[in-house]
Amino acid sequence: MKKYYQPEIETMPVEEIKKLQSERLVKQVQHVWDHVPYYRKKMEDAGVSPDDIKGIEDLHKLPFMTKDDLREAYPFGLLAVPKSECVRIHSTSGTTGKRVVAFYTQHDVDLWEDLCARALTAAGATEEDTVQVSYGYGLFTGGAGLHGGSHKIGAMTVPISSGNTERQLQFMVDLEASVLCCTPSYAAYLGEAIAERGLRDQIKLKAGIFGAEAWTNEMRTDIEQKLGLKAYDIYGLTECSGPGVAFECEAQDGMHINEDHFIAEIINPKTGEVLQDGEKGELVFTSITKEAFPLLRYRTKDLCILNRKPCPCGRTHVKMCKPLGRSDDMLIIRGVNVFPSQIETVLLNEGMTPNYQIIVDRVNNTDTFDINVEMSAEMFSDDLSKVTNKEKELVAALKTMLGIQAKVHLVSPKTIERSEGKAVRVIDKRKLYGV
Ligand code: DLL
Repeated sequence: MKKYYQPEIETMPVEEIKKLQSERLVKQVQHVWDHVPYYRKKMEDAGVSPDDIKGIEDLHKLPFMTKDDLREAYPFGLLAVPKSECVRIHSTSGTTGKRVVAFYTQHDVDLWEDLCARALTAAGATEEDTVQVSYGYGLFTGGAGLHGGSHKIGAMTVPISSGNTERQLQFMVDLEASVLCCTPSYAAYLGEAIAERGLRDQIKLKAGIFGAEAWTNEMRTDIEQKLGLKAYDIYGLTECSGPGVAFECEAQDGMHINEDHFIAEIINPKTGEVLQDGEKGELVFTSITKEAFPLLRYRTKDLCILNRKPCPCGRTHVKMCKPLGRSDDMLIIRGVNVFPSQIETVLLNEGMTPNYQIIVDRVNNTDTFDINVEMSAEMFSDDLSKVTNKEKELVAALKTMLGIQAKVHLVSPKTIERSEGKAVRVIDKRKLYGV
C-alpha cells in the first residue's frame, strides 16, 4: 500500500516548492491558453501572454477569475480537455444563479483523492482504520473526496453519506468506526445524539475530519468532548477539486495547503493588491496540476491569513488559518461588520450549545438583530429570572465582542433545526427586499 505521508513532497524546502510551482505554473498557463478560448481572451484583454509568465514571480500579471466567470462560461466554456477525457463532474450547492460545474479527468480524480489521503494520514488514519464517511455523496464533493482518500490509504470505508442518525450511530458502534468525516455541525449533532442515548462508552472514534463550513476552536472543543476524538479541520472548494486543498496536522493550528498542486495568494479584496504572509485578505488559488478544469487566480471570497512559520509536524507547506468568514457572508448590521464566527465564539465561551440561529431584518429603516440560542437540558428551567439573567449576560458579552446590541432569545432544547450537511446559521431577511 502506497503511504500517503509523502515527506519528499510535504517537507520539501520552501525554495524547492517554489521552483516546482514555477515549472507547473508555466505549463498550466500554456495549457489554458492553448485549449480554453475564454482564458485566452481574458488574458489578451489583460495584455498578458504565456511568454510573460516565467515563474510564480509573474503570477500577479494574470487576471483574476471569479464565480461570475464560471457562471458565464457554464457549462463547458472553461473545459481544457475534450469532453471525452472527463470522467466526472461535481457541482456547488450555490443557492442563486446557475450552478457551478467542475470537471475531472481520471488524473484529476486521482490527484484529488491523494490530497484527501494526505489529510486522513495527517489525522493518524491508516489501513487499520474504519472510516465513516458521513459527508453527503452526490454532486457535493465531501462524500466522494473523503471516500476516495480513505480507499487510497487502504482503510475500511463506510460510505454512509449524511442523514439517518440512528443508522449512523448503529454503524459507528457495530463497525467500531475509528475516523469520522462530516461537517462540524453534523458532528456536533451526532455528539448530542450519542450523549442522549448513553452510547459514549461504545464509541471508538479517535479522529474526525471536519470541514466544508466555518467552525470555531470553541466548537472544536465541544465536538472533541462529546465524541471523544481529536478533531481536524479540512478545507476545500468544488472549483479546486473539493476537500483536501488544505488540511490540519497534529498541531491543530492552521491547515497546510497542498502547495505542489495549488498556489495560494492573499489579496486585498477591494484593490486586488497582493498582500504579504501574515496579512489578512481574500484567499486566491491557482491550480497547477488539474487537467480538465484548471483555474488561474480564482478568488474564493474566503478571508484568511497565510503563515510560513515552521510547523512542529515538519511539513513545510504554507498554512492557512481557519477562514475568518467570507467576504460575501459578512453581515453589515447597523453599519457594523459582523461575522457569524464571532457570535459562535461568544456563545460557546458563555457555556451555550452550538445550536443557534442569527436573524437579521429591517424594520422602519433600522436593522434588527436577533439571535436564537438553544438552552441545554440542564439550563432549561421554569425559573424565568434565571433565563432572563442569562440572556442579559449574553447580550453584554456580544456587545463587547461586536460593538452592537443584539436581542438574545434563549429557546427550549431541540427547537432549532439540526443540520446534516452545511448548517444554515444566518437568516438575513433584508435580502428579500433587496436591501
Ligand atoms: O465545501 C468542499 C469540502 C467538502 C471541504 C468537505 C471540506 C470538507 P463547496 O461546497 O464548493 O466545497 O464550498 C466551498 O466552503 O469557499 C468555504 O467558504 C467553505 N469551507 C470549506 N471548507 C471550510 C473549512 C466544499 N474547513 C466553501 N472552514 C469554501 C471554513 C470552509 N469554511
